[in-house]
Amino acid sequence: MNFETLLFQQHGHIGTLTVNRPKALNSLNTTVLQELKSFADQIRLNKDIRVLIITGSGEKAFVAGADIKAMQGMTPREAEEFSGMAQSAFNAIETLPFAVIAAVNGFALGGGCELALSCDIILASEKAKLGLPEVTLGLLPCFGGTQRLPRAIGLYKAREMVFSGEFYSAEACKEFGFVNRVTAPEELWNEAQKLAETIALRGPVAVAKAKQSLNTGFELHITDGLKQEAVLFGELFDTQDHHEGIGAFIEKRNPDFTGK
Ligand code: CO8
Repeated sequence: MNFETLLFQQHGHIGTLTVNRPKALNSLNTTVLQELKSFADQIRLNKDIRVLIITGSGEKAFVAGADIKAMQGMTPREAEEFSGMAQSAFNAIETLPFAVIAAVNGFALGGGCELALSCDIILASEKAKLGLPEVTLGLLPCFGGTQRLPRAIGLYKAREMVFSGEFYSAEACKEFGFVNRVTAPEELWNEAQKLAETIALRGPVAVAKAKQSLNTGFELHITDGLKQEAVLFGELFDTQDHHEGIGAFIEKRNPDFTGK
């Protein structure tokens, strides 16, 4: 996969995607957003991938938001389309059929924070600053922030973040409840890798269906969510992996899942 603004590497079952515009603090212009969507559409078909880590290039930023310079002079219609393009890219990331970890190495602001929120698990360096500063520009978060953040941390904390536009420390975001772990900057990569390796050892179809149950079930009434959970659970009994998992437990060995 060749992209102008993204770097992709795969080692075994773990993929790493780096947003690579360090001179503009990895901010999201049309090219990055189109490439993120195209990347998600392609990686979804890669049956070898079990975990994807997303990070930003350089030491300073994960993603410092939408490219503010590119937004200048947009008409209302163009702005709405730009928002739709980003939402579609982030939806594609959110619905990937494997776990996605955001390794937030620096500023994750505006669209950068919203990109992290479309990942399943967020790890952040002690140096990272996260926030939704759109109102400081006279705008509102429009890459999913007003929808995903309250679902993640509740309306009251989300209102504080969105209305204040402040940058928050990684530790404060952990307290808010949407950053899973905070690490020393030099440990972030190891921590993300270790977690990815752990998840990659688990049944890939089970992880994919658990993700579906968690993410789509969250939007449903609990009665429907529970029904869906039972259906997805039943579907796993059609996989070789469930024989392998249960067989390995009974034979007192580690399972060797194939994702079938
Ligand atoms: N867009 C474009 N360029 C950026 C961005 C950005 N979001 N962030 C940083 N850069 C550029 C700077 O302009 C600078 O470039 P140059 O060297 O050519 O002047 C370079 O990156 C380095 O940045 P700074 O010199 O500013 O670095 P500092 O360490 O002084 O500051 C900050 C770092 C605090 C991250 C600062 O750059 C900053 O505040 N950036 C903007 C953060 C922000 O407000 N992000 C939210 C943007 S809005 C959004 O994401 C969603 C709105 C969607 C609306 C879309 C509808 C059309």
